[in-house]
Amino acid sequence: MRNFLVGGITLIMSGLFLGCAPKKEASISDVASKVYVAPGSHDEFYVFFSGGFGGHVTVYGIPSGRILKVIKVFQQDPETGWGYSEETKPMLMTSLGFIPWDDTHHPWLSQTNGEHDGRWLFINANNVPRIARIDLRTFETTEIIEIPNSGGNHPSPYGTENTEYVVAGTRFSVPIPQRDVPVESFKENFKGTISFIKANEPGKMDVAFQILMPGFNYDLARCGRGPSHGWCFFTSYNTEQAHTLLEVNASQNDKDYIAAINWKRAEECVAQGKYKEIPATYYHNYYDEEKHMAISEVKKSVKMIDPKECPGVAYFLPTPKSPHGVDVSDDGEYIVGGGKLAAVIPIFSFSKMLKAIEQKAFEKEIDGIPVLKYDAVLNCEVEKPCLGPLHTEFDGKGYAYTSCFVSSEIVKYEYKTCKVVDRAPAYYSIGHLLVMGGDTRKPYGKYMIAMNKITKDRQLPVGPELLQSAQLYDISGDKIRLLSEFYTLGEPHYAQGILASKIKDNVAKIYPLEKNKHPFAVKSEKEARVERKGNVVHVYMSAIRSHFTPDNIEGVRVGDTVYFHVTNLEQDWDIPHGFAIMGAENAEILIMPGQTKTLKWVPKAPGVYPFYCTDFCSALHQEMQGYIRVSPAGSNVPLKYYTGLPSPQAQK
Ligand code: K7E
Ligand code: CUA
Repeated sequence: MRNFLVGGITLIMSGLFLGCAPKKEASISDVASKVYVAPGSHDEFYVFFSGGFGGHVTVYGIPSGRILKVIKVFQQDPETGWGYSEETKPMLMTSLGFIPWDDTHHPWLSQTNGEHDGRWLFINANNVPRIARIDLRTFETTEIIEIPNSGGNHPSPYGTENTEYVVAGTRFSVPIPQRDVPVESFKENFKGTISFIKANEPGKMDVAFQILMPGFNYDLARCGRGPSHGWCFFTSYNTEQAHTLLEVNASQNDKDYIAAINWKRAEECVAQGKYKEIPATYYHNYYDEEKHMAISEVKKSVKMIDPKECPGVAYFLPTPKSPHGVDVSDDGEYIVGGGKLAAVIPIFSFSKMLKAIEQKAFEKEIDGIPVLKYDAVLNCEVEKPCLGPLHTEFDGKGYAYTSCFVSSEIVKYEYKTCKVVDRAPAYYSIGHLLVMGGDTRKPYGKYMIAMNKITKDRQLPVGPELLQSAQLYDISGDKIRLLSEFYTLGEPHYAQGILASKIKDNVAKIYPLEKNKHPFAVKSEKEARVERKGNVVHVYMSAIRSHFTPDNIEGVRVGDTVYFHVTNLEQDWDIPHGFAIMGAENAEILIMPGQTKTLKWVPKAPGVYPFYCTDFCSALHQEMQGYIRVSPAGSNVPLKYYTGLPSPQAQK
């Protein structure tokens, strides 16, 4: 009903401006021209969507809504061999073993002085706690760090305004350290942690310190900017500390908390030795772009700060009711809590918070963390905003936009006065929303995107499951205006948008062959060869339009393990070669120009097996193929290999 009314108003409004032109058509072409990007021209923004339970990140051009790339992160991908190739397997190693899946929720673009710098995108893994770095030169995942002492990493990575840190928090409190205890002993044994991970040097991500928190559920996070730089804010729910039937038992308290963490104070405490180095096993995996290979290192301990020993490191802001999102305004002064069961949207004032801390306006203390008085930190409450407020972004003009899941709409209001000025429906059940640059000091504004959980009747039906939708709105005027709708992969919880001009000129087109330090690389066809080491056969193979060298291999036996190390000798943009072999139980590999990738193959039975290029690379792509002969175990067929003229032995 509400949706219908709002739609009706939009139609009348556009009719007013368009005079006597046929209302519907004029309005459509007007709207369509705003999202039309002519073939061959580029979009103004890159937008990075998380893949949710797909474990990936997708890249779209906005305003067109064209998909540009799927970035493989916490997953195995048969198309490229990510997580299947020998080089990338270490990227998915954790203290719990090889974990080839995760649940990505929040992409976060690196910042300098609170603005996008176009260097990296970070993304969290919600299931086995991890954070990944994606290099925006190659649009590839280059680093993954595991977060110890955590049971699920949801409030993450949401970094600081110079990318000093990305953050993590325990969605599910767990026994810390992990041990075998009854679940009923939750209140006594279960704890939360908030982690700060050094992020400003590629290849050097490290858990700088963790803060021991009460056993609540930590849900979302945002770090301060400008005046509030040095602080990060985390929502918590289940302050009841329930461990069963949370939908009832964790909805008892009228207010839960936003935790305000002073990370500069934490740095002081670390410098003064006010922490405990505690044992913790976790992996740090790094993709070396010159070796074209990932390396895992295992870390063994972490610095844990107990707020009781480091006063001033943490405070709680009472927040109605089971808050989900917490977001900091572009000017760094206002902190918006999205109480999903609350009747209001509370907006806190950072300067009031500092004053309240100074005046010790505390109502109580929990585990050494003072709870500030609600009235002492509140700026204002947005009254009757909508049902189920979740997430908020800012347009740089003094307005905030909050997504509301239950009433399926976006509400726009002045965040200084809490006055609602507009609202727009979302089809249907919006989760996060995104304003271009809406979490920076200088939002670009212009466009907003709703990420909707439920699609129902909006598209052609494709069976019981439908893709989730994104809706693009124009927010350049007073009124929010729906422009278009497109469909997304996995479950994009959140997205980040950046001006394309901040990235596109730095994007790599090839990997320089002369810098390739892969131990099994070949720099020319002359170096291509096959070597046997016991039962292991290494094929040093090259690929260039339109053949492999070698393309005929004999002398492999059942019982051998064969590694195809394929180097793509091309130095030309957008010319990958693929490599697939019959019977491979893992994947194909897609090798970028100048790169080396390795596929493991274990032949099961004697025979002659074809291999071929999977990526249409030239007019003679279908000719890009070869054979490997497999003889019975114990056979004495000699090892030989060639491309073109067979060797003299082979001609016999
Ligand atoms: Cu609201 Cu995981 Cu940020 Cu989903 S989360 S919507
Ligand atoms: Cu190489 Cu097709």
